[in-house]
Amino acid sequence: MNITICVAQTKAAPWEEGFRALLPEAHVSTWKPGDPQADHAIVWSPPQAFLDEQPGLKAMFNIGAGVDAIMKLRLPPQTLVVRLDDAGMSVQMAEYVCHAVIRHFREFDGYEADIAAGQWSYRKPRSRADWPVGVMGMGVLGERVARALHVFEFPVHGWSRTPKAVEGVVCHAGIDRFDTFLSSCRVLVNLLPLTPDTENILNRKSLARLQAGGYVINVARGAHLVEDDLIHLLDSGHLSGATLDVFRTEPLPADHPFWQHPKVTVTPHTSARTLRDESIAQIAGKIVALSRGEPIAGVVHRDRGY
Ligand code: NDP
Ligand code: OXD
Repeated sequence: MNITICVAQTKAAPWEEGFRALLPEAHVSTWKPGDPQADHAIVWSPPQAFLDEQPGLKAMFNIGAGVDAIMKLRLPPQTLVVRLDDAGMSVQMAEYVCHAVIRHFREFDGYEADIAAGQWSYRKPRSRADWPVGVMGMGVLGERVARALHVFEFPVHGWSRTPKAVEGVVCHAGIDRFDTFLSSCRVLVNLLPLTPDTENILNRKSLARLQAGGYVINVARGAHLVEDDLIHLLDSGHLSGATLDVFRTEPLPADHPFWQHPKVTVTPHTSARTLRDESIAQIAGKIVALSRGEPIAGVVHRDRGY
């Protein structure tokens, strides 16, 4: 069995070593133009040239959850596209989002400024009932985040394409429920995949539906958010702030207004990192399952784009 590795922005050598250790019978190498046809590929943001040269792949394993960079390419028709299925990301995402929600709700930035000024002062306690949180995307990551927020007793709403039932979460499904979902929330967390249906979904119209003083946490993809619309709603006072982990251009350009905006917290696409060992173990298990003709989880539906 031949496994080829084509991973942008990541060192390939540790992935090669990891797959060799778990699949000793496989021939594992890092792709270079002109290489022979492989059976399986391990990819992150591969170039079109890679796919054009590898039309016979049985499966292509993405080393992340989001497959938007792959779905933009011309893909061999029979190749399975497989996304990472949690692999240690959901707990990181729950930590990140709960931290951002609690930091804003408890006004920790304000306390930090007071302490820096040598001031011992109190703010009036806020009621969780006034801070309902909405999670867009109730998949592997979104559901974990919604459950974690429920543990902190925030009212939690979830929005997905198909109906869900999650204890402690008011679940809304489909475009018909989108406005109701938005107007039920003061904090909005985006965990949707980037598809033609979800691009630019965070815009002036949708964000204006959040309750006054709303707060936005975007941890999915930069292209979900119309950045100027967010800045307009922050500056007009309808929104009280945003925590942004993903951007239309990454790294965020040095002159981008988000860097200096007093209501925006920026992190460098780090809310849930790919954990190499967990990911290699998951993918190797799926390669073995496929070789036995068994079904695997995490296969992307090409018609839906995720
Ligand atoms: P999943 O595919 O498991 O979940 C996607 C969810 O979005 C599902 O609940 C799906 O609904 C819902 N959804 C999709 N399209 C629509 C739509 N048009 N309307 C309403 N709901 C929709 O993905 P994950 O939870 O694993 O990951 C989500 C995204 O998080 C990734 O695609 C990636 O972009 C991002 N991500 C970001 C990271 C970071 O570090 N910032 C790290 C990892 C992922 P249904 O359940 O009905 O299908
Ligand atoms: C992912 C990511 O999609 O890290 O996994 O953004």
